[in-house]
Amino acid sequence: MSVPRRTAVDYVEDVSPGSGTLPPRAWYASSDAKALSLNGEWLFRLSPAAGAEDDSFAREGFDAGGWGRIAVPGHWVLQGHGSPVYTNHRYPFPVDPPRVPTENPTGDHLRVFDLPPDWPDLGDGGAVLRFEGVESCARVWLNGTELGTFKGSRLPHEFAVGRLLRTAGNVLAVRVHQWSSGSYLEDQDQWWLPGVFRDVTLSHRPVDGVRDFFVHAGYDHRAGTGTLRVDSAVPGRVTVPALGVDVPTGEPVTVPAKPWSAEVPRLYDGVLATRGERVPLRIGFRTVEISDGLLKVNGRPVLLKGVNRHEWHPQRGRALDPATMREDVLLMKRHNINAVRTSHYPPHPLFLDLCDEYGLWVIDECDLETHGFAEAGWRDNPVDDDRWTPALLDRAARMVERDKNHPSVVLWSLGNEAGTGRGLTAMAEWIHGRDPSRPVHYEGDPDCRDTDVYTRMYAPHAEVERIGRGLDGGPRKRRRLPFLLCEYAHAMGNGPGGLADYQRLFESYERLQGGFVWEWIDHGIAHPELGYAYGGDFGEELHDGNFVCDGLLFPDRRPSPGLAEYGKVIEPVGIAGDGGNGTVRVTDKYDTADLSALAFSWSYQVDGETVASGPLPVPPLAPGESADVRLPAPPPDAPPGEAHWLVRAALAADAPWAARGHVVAWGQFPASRRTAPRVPATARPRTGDGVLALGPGTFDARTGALVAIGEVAVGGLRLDVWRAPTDNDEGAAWQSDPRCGPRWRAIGLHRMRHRLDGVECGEDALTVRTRVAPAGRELGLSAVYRWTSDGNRLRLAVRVVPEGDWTVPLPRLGIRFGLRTADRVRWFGGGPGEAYPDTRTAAAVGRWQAAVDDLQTPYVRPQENGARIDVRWAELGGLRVEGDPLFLLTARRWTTERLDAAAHRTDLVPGDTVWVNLDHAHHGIGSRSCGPGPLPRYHLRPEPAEFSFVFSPLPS
Ligand code: IPT
Repeated sequence: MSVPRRTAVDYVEDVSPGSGTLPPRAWYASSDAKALSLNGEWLFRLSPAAGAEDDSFAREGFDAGGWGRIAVPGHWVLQGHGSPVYTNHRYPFPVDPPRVPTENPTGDHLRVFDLPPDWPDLGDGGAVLRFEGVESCARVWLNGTELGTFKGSRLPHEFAVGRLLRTAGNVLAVRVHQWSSGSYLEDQDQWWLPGVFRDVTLSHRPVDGVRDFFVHAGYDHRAGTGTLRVDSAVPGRVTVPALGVDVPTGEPVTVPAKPWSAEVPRLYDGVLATRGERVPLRIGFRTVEISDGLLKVNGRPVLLKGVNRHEWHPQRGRALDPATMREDVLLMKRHNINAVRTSHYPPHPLFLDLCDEYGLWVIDECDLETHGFAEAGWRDNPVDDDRWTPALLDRAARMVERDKNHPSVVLWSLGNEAGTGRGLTAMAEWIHGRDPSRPVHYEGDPDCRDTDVYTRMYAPHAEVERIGRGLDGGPRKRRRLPFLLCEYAHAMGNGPGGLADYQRLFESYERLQGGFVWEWIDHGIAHPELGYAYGGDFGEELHDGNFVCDGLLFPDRRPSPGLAEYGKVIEPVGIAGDGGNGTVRVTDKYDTADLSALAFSWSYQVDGETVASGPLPVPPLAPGESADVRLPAPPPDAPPGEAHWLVRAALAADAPWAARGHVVAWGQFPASRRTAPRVPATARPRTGDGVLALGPGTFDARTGALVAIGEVAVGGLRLDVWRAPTDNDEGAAWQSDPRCGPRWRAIGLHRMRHRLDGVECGEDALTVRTRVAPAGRELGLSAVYRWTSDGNRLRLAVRVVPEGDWTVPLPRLGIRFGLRTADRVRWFGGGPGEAYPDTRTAAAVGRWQAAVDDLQTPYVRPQENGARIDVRWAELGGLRVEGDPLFLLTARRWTTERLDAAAHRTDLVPGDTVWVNLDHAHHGIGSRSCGPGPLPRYHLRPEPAEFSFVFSPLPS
C-alpha cells in the first residue's frame, strides 16, 4: 500500500534550490531607496515534523495568541526551543539523499508590520523582501499569498512583494525546516542551528532603481592607474569625485589612482545613479592574477597570513551583530592577520564591507560541504550527481553575485570537503565565466582540474617544504600553481605548535603563499552550569565532543595564547639580533607597504628591567628589503646582570584598527649572558626529632621528603612526568600514526609510583634515591635528589635516568610540590603568556607577575596549560626559586590529575594547596588534534638528564 506524501512538504526533500525567488544580485548596504528592517521580536511556534501543522498560520486573522516569541535574527535552538546538535562531518540523520527524517523540527515565524509613514506610494515601484540567511529551508507567505521556498542557509534570497504590500497590518509568515535536501550540502563541521539567523529586510524598489551591478576596478601597477567600469542591469552614471570620474555605466575609464591592498586598503567613494536610485559605491582598485606560478595582486606576490573564520557568538550562534563582526576584524588586524577564508560559507555581507574597509584578503567560500559522504566512500555524493547541479550552481551564483563588488574578495572557493565531481566542475566553469577576474579555490580536488591554486590542509612541514621546492610531482597543471594551506595549525585546546616552523617555510619558498590557521574562534555555547558547552552537552545521539572548540579565540573572544603566538610569528617586520656586533637587522616583510607607518624604538634591559631606551631611526625600506641598523652603545651606567636588547616597531600614528603606539613587531636578543646561581655546599645536615635540617630546609629524616623551607611548608615534592593531555596530545581518533596521549595513558604515566631506595645523609648533602615507575611495566626512571645548602639557600639537583624500553616521549620532566598559600607569582623569564617548546615565539624575557588564577588558560575542555617558559627565577608563596638551567613554571589550585579528569572549566574547584611544577622540559605541543604532531626536535626523549633549583625563603 502506498500513501501519497503531502505536497506541502515535498519541497523540503526536493533537490531543487527553491521556487519563486528573484535572480541573485549585488549586495549593497544602503541606497536612497526606503528600507524597513524586519529584525526584532517575531511570534514563534515549533512543531516536531515538517507538515505536522497546517499552514493556516500564514493566513490573515490567524490567532497566534498561544505562540512564543523569538528574536530574529536568531536560532530557535539557542532561544529555549529544542537544542543544538554538533557533529563534525557525520550527518546527524540517516544518509539517504535527498530524504530527511520525519522528525524535522519546523519553526513557524510570524510577524505583523506596518509600513513607515514615509514609505513611497504603493503604486510607485515595487518592493523586495530579502532574507540574508535562513537554516535550512524556508517557505514564505505575505498577506496570505505564498511567495515561494528556498534553501541555501548562508545565502541571500529575495522575493518581489510590491503587489502584496499594504500600508498597515502586513502579515509575514515564514516556515523554517531544520532538515531539507539542502542539509546534505551543508555538512560543515559546526553546530546545526536552524532559524532565521540573518537580517530580514523589506526594500522599496523605485521605478528605474538599481538592480544588479558589477564594479570592475582593476589596477595597472606599471602605469599607476586604475580602470573602472561599472556594468549595471539598469543604465545610469557612475561618479567618483576624488578621481574626477563621471561616466555612464558600462563605459571604462582609466585614471591615476592608488591601489587597494590588505595593507593599504584605499577605497574611493563613488555613486551609481540610475534614474530612480542612488547607490553608494566603495571602490578599491586591484588586479588579482596567477602569473609565473604565483598568486599576485597588483603585480606582486602576496603571502597570506590567514585564519579560517566561522561566524560565532557564544550566545547567538551564527546570528552575528555588526559590533561582533567589527571586533573580529580589529582583533585580526591587531594580530597581524592579513587574510580570511570564510570557512565554509559566505559570511554576513557586512563582514566583507569591514574587510574592504580595514584591509583583509578574503577567500569567499560557497556554502557547500558534503563531507559525510566520505563515510561511504563518497557514494551518492551530490556533487557528482547531475540532479543536484542546479542547486550547486544556484549556490555559486548567490555567492558570486552578492559579493562580487568587494575588493577584499580575491579568490572564490567552491566549498569545503565535498569530494570531487561534475557539479564542482560546473560551478567552477560558471564562476570563471561570470568573473574571470578572480582565481578559483577548492581543496578537495588533488588534480586541480577546476582550480587556479593548489591548496591542501594540515600537510606536515616536510611535505610543505617538498611542495615549496617543487618536488611534489603531481599532475602537470598542479605543478605550475601557487600553493596555499587553506587549513593548517589546528588551534584546538593548547596550541597549535609549530607555527614558526611553517612560517619559516612560507618565507623561504616563493611558491608557498601562506595559509589559514584552523580556526578563528571556539564554537563553545554559553551554558549556565558548564561554562561553555560543546558536542554531547545537549544529549546529541551522535556528536564530536569538543572538536568544535578549536579556535584562536575563546568563545568570549578573549585571545588564546595561540593567537598571541600567531600574531608574533607573522609579524610584518623582521627584527633580529646579529650575535653581538651592535646592530639589528630589520626586514620589511610587507607585501606592498614600506615601513613609513612604523616608529622603531630600542630598549636595554638588565635582569628584565628596562634601564635605557630611545627611538631607533630605521631607513625607509621597500618590501623585501633589509637593513642593518646600528644600536646605541650599551648604557655605561647599566647595573650588572643579564642584559637584553628589545627593539620594537609600533604604529607611528593612529590607524583605523589600532592606536598609535600599538606594537606590530618586536625582536629581543641577548646583550650579555646569564650567570647561573652558585650555591657552595657549606652547610652540614643536622638530624634530631625525626627531622633532618639542612640550611633553611627541613626534611623527614626517614623518607628524606622535604617538609619546609624556612617557615614555608612544602608538601609532596617529587619527580613529575605527567601532564593533563592536551587535545593535540590526544590526537584525532582517525589518525593512524602514534598519538601521545593514549600511549602515555596505556603505559601508565598518569599513575607513576615512587619507590624509596635510599636516604643518605652525607657530610654536605642529603641524597634521596628513588625509582619512579607505573604498575605492570618494567620501564621506569631512576631519580636521585641531591640537596645541598650554603646555609641560606637550598639547592636541589635532580638526576634522572630512564630504565627499560621507552618508546614514547615523556609528557614533561621536572618536579612538583604543593604550597599552602600562593596568590601572586613574580618571575623573570618568558612571558607574559603561556609557552611550550613549539609555541614560544611570543614569550619575551622580562619581569612578569600574575595572580595564580590568571596563570590558568581557560581552555573550554580543561587540559595542560599555563606554563611560563625560560624562567630564571620565580617568587611565590614565600619562596624564591632559581633554576639552572632555565625552567618552565606552572602553578595551579588543583592537581594535574584533577585537571586531567575535568570535562569543563566548572569541574575545576580550587583546593587548599597551590600545586607548582618546575619543569626541566616539556614535550612539544604540535597540531595532532587534526594535523601533524610536534616536529622531532620538540620531542622530549627519555634520556639521562640533570637539572637543579635553588630555593630560599623570602623575607615575610
Ligand atoms: C577539516 C575541515 O575542513 C574543517 O571544517 C574542520 O572540520 C577541520 O578539519 C577540523 O577541525 S577536515 C579534516 C578532517 C582534514
